[in-house]
Amino acid sequence: MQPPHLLFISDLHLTPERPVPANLFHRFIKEHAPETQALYILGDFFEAWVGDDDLSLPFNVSMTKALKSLSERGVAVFFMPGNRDFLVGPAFAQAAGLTILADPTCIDVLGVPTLLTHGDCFCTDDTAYQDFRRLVRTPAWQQDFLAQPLVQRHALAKSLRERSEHAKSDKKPEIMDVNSDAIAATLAVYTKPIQRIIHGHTHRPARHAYQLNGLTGERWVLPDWYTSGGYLVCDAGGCRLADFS
Ligand code: LP5
Ligand code: MN
Repeated sequence: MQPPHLLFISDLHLTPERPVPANLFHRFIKEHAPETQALYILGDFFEAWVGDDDLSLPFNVSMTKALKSLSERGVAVFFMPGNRDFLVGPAFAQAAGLTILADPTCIDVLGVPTLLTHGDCFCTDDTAYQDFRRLVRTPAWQQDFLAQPLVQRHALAKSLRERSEHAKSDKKPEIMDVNSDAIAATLAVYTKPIQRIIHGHTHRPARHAYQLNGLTGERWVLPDWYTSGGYLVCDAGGCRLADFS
């Protein structure tokens, strides 16, 4: 029996075209997650989510069933959308037995005020991405996108992925990392001192320290799942990154 703990994952980028992360996720559900109190998925669970009417795709059925099996065992599952799956909606949440969280969200992790975010909001030096992000998060743009036939939405997502990869190849790596002023601005919104931040997106797993109003906090960056599975586990003694393959 393990002590009370919470698990955090992100950036699995699940797609039928990449079997490794999908197989790792099924193992994670069976071997690593059953005894946790809660699982927090902090974005980019899917490679691309083009609307809840894609729930019947056999791959999506398999992933939502795996998630549902956790809540059926008494694990609370939370899902914060990332820049790949920000179009998840209530039908997905119901099928997967989870609760969707706004980005960012502050929670209490066994007594530690903790800010959860996908992390892309911190990447403010990447101005081309921030412009793109503002555009695709507008209700008008999303309504327009979701009104298109599923096959067309898949094609557009594929084309955006290609354009994004091309754009990234021209960007300096430091542009695509977090900006410390953006982190400070986010933390400043909260009246209570945030002692811990957990996020993904940058695929640069690490623990960093930060200073805010004389307080030292810790920022945990989650790993992607391209070659091995990885998660952050937090209990009353603190957090640690763990991986498996
Ligand atoms: O995803 P990742 O980590 O590889 O790169 C991100 C940023 N890219 C994106 C784009 C997504 O990868 C595209 C896939 C979306 C799937 C969702 C489908 C459903 C909604 C469709 C939405 C249109 O998020 C990348 C960052 C990188 O993180 C690091 O932070 O640099 O940003 C870009 O590369 C964006 C480019 O700089 C500019 C955008 C080029 C495309 C312009 C199209 C504009 C018209 C869109 C309206 C149809
Ligand atoms: Mn991301």
